[in-house]
Amino acid sequence: MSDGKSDKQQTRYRSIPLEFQRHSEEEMIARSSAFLALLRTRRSVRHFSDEPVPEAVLRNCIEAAGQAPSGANKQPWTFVVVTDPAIKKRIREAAEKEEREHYSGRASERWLLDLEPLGTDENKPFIETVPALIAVFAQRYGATPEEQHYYVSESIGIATGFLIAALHNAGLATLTHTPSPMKFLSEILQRPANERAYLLLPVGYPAPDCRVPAIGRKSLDEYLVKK
Ligand code: IYR
Repeated sequence: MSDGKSDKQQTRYRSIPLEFQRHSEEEMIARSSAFLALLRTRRSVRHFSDEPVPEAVLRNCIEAAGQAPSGANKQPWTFVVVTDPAIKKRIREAAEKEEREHYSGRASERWLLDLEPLGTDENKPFIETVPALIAVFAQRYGATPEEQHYYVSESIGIATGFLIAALHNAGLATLTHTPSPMKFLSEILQRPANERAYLLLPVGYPAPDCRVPAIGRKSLDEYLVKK
C-alpha cells in the first residue's frame, strides 16, 4: 500500500459473555486476607530436599502461569521442565562458572555488599538437588521474526509471578535464580533463536533443616500511595 502500512486485515474475535464471580464485600475481604496470608509465607529457598514432586502439580502451575495477560495475547513464553539429572548437572556447572565470575569481580562492589547479608555465593548445589528446574524463556518474536511480540518482559514477568504464586499455593518451594548471563541455558536446553532465557526456577520441597535469612518486608505504607 502507498502509505506503507500492511494491507493485511485480521478478523475480530467474536465476543462472548464474561464469566465473572461477584462476591460480597465481606467475602472479598476474607478472600484477599487469605491470599495475603498465603503469600506472606512465601520465601525464596536455597536448601532443597531431593524428593520428587508430582508432575501433575507442575503442569497445573505452569498452566496457571499461561493464564497471564500478555501483549496482543501473544503468550510469549516457554517453560522448560528439567528433571534429567545429567541436564541438571550441566546447568549447575554452567551456572556456577558464571557465578564465580560474578562473585569474583564482575559484579560491582556495591552489589556484592548488598548480597552479603543474604549469604549467597557462587556455589549452587541446589540446581542438582532439586527434583525439577523450570527454565522460563521469553519469546522475543514468534515462529518467524515477522511475527512480532509485544511487551515481552512485562508479559513474562507477570506469567512468572503467577507461576511462583501457584507453586507456593500448591505447597512447593522455589528460588528465583538469575545466573547472569544466562545464554548457557538456551544452549543446554537447545532453545530456538527467538527465545531468550529469562529465569531459572528450582522447584521442590525445602530440606528438613532449611533455614532462610530473617529478612523483613516493607510496610504497606512505604509503597502504597493514595491520591
Ligand atoms: N545471581 C547471583 C547473584 C544474586 C543476585 C541477586 I540481585 C540476588 O538477589 C541474589 C543473588 C546468585 O544467584 O547468587
